[in-house]
Amino acid sequence: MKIMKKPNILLTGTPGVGKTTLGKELAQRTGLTYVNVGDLAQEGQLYDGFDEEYQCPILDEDRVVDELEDRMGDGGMIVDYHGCDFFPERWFNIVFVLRTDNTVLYNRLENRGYSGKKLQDNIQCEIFQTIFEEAMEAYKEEIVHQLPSNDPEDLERNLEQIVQWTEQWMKDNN
Ligand code: DAT
Repeated sequence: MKIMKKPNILLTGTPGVGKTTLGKELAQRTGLTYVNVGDLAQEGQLYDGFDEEYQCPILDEDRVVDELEDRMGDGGMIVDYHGCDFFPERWFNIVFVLRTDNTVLYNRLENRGYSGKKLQDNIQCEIFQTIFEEAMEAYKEEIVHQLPSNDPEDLERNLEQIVQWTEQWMKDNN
């Protein structure tokens, strides 16, 4: 039996930019499988130590990669994480870095219950475009795309654009 080839998509960016919102709806519209790396780590306790400063467990990146390797090989995965340089480069056909204006992001993170240093650090991460630069270092520049993610219109435009890209990729590769 011939199996349809499907692309792997990485959604990355600072916490709060809208990766989960976009990723879940994208999975609905494309039939691809959404994976939230934070949830995966939580479920499998894929941690290696505890960060006292941020009061959170430290991701065991190697175990996350081992856990996902077989499924990534099959294709058709939408991966959501606020970091991107520890995934094997070969996993992804395209990388989207979601971007949100500081004031909008500030409100979203406050609503999420972030405050103090955690809130400030995340806002700085977005101002310094830390994740975008990480993505540009880790992947071929031509597969890395920034997407504005400030309002529902941005969300809908991003969805339509990625659905279209996915359909074209499937035509070109099957
Ligand atoms: P992330 O997964 O990047 O942490 P999220 O998907 O949980 O982000 O979104 C954070 C909050 O912002 C959540 O309340 C939904 C909202 N949100 C996401 N994308 C949005 C958009 N394009 N317009 C308005 N609100 C959005």
